[in-house]
Amino acid sequence: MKHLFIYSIFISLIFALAACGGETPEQPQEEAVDDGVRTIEIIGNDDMKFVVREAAEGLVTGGASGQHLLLEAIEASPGEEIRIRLTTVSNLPPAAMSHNLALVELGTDLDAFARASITARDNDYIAPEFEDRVIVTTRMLGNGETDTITFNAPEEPGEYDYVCTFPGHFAGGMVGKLIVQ
Ligand SMILES: [Cu+2]
Repeated sequence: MKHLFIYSIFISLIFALAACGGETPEQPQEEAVDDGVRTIEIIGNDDMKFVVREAAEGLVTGGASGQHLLLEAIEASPGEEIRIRLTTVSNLPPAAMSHNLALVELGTDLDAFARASITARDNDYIAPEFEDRVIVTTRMLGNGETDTITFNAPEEPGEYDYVCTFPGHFAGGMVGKLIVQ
């Protein structure tokens, strides 16, 4: 009888814990601010690609990736104010699949940057020695997380690379270009 009692307490504890865990707090959805700043919604997916829901002017899209379109490049005019909202959509835990979007200066060795960043977990996977090459970056985002960055495109025309620095993702093709012209 005593065992049954302890057993039932145990079971209710399990249920209580499960209820806690299942109750994911609602992500505060940022209000879409209509301040005239061009906003680009980008998704990082489990194929290790930057994708968008639909084609739009100023976006260079490729074929399908999952249910979305591969984003290959963003076109901007010099100094244009741009807002990027990156969201990770994944079936995997953040330790296995997270994404960021780091825009770097012209002439940055992307391979070296990505390689060095693999061991920079404590710095959100941005290698400290490359920080001065990073124009702007989002946070590293796990499934369901979103980060918004608002910045001005560089004044100097050129093709600026952006990359996800989560280990293996540069090699997986998680890159794109900001074409300033
Ligand atoms: Cu990634």
